[in-house]
Amino acid sequence: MSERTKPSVTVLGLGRMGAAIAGAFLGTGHRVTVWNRTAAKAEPLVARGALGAATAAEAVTAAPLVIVPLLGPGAVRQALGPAAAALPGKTVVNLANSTPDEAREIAAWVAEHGADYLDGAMMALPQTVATPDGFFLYSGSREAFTSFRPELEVMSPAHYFGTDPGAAEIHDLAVLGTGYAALAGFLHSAALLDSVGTPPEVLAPLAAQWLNGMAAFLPELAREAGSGAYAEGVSTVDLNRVAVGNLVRLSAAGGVATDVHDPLKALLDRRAADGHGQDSFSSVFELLRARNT
Ligand code: FVH
Repeated sequence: MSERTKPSVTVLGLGRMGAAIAGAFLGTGHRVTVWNRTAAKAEPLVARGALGAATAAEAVTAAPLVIVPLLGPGAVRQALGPAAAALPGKTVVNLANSTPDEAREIAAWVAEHGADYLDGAMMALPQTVATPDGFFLYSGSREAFTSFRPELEVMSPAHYFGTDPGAAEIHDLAVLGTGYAALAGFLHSAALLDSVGTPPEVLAPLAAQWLNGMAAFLPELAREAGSGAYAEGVSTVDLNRVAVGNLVRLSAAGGVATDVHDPLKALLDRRAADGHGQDSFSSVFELLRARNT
């Protein structure tokens, strides 16, 4: 069986993520062309062997696979617009964070210009690109995902969510939302400990260990929310109302802002007032899901 020839790759956008991605492709021996609005950011990559393009159009022309880790949909339109004539026959992988509708609009525009489109969401930090700690989500052209999967896997393990170009973005926002709530909770807790003179560095390892335990609890939470079976949960609404109420009261008494946990306290209070105090904590899901609004 003949060995697959590595396709050339273009990376449009050399911010923190783009630079890491271009570096990963250089590491795997791909021929890499790079372009960035601020040209100086290409220099370290060119020094490592990347080809620097003077314009986005020149960069798109250089490779069949065009990876776009730009800031957002506005930046993607501004970068790809002047390169439209070079798009026919290319595969565009748009990794910019956006809403599902913004992704669908860009997908339609790219298709109108004769290119295949894959939307992507980067569940990675710049330092976890091309490591097992990161993963990317994709949706859009199945053919693009299949043909270029080896290149996608260079950036991080790749997961495909079907042909709707917006699907990767809603899954991205859902995963990000989980993390943002945890990070906001951490910052609140750091402020609480700060009020008694304890530095955040003391909290970090304790919180990390607790979050690991919480992560292991997610499948159970998912099972309960997915089935609506809240009677057997080990952690009830009433039990958590006490803990969250204590956290909010202690914070307020110490002059620490309670903005992070006030909404959760309100949800638990509502659930209890509705007669569901003995249901599992996961039953808060019933107040959040769209069909109840
Ligand atoms: N960094 C992170 O922690 C997160 C990790 C998870 C994924 N996000 C998303 O990744 C996208 C890129 O984020 P980034 O961290 O690489 O962002 P920057 O380092 O700020 O680089 C931004 C690049 O976008 C270019 N750019 C901005 N506006 C325009 C425009 N109007 N036209 C053309 N290019 C534009 C910018 O160019 P320059 O400022 O260097 O000239 C950078 O190349 C993003 O969706 C995150 O949500 C990151």
